[in-house]
Amino acid sequence: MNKLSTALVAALAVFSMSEMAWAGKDLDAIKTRGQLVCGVMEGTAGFARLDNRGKWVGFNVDLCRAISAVIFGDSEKVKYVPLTTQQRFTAVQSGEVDLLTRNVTWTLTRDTVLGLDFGAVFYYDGQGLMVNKKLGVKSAKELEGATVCVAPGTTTELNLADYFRANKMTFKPVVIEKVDEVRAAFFSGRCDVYTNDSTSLYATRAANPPPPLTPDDFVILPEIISKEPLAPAFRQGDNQFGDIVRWTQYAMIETEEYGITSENVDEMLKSDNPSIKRILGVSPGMGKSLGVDEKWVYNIVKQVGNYGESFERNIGMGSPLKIARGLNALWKNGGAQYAPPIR
Ligand SMILES: N[C@@H](CCC(=O)N[C@@H](CS)C(=O)NCC(=O)O)C(=O)O
Repeated sequence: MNKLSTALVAALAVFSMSEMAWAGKDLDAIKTRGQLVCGVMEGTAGFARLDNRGKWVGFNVDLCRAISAVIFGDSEKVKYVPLTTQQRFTAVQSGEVDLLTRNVTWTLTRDTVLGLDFGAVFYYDGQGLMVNKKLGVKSAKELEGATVCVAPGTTTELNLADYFRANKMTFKPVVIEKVDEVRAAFFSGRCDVYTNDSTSLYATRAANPPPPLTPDDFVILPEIISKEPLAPAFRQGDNQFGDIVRWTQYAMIETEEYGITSENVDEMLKSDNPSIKRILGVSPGMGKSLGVDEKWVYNIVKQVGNYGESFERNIGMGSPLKIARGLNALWKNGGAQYAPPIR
């Protein structure tokens, strides 16, 4: 071996040793603790809220449950930590939570300077604007001089400024960190407009107007002023944990694509379809490759459901939020939800 290749081999060995020392660090801590710690929203209908039995439920909560099912074989080994927009990133960086399944938009600076990594997009969202019907406003272009309620440290705040500037309009921001207080300020008329990811506006309109106000008193304007790809966020550095998060999400989409549901998953174990056998671990190999139990996908679907089931149960047309699949339909149905193959 010449000098150069000896040096290269040595450098590679050091690199892979440091990689090995770091890879699995967060996952090991989760296993030792016996619990996944998931940062969620403070309380938004359909996405993450405490039900009347004191249990966290919702579309974002289901993702934590699915990851727990993969790591522990049990979807209930999760501790939920509600976080404001200002608290969320420090909570991941400091290790207070393992990941955020909050409505975090995946952006370049969060992925780099904040030291975060992102899983797959669990919801393709966009920013909207909600007003009280009695203002008679039909379009965002009519909002010159409006007072706008917005949360700090968000893409929402930045897009709002960009949108008004681009349309040569002025506005007065009312910046409030706690979600209950933003909603109260908007419903009491302190702000003309409440702006947020449009999903959160639908949830707020459906669940939060204080009586005698009703959802019908509010209108969400037709303009969607940004792209908000929402994805789980976690610390950089533990590639195996990142793979588990990502492939949990892909498994939820892949099972929807193959028609595997919480209702029929036991029947599906008898399927002759080679893809289904591989996904459900009847033909082993996928679990081992990911470093988890071969029943990882079975456990997700049996205990939590596939992506479509979770969507319908929490936020879909059959739920109070009545959100259509739209961009979040499977790619086969004209949407953008597409999983790489489990093979
Ligand atoms: N997607 C936006 C943030 C959206 C967001 O979390 N907004 C707050 C505004 S109050 C929210 O919806 N909170 C709801 C909750 O905590 O339940 C981002 O990543 O910056």
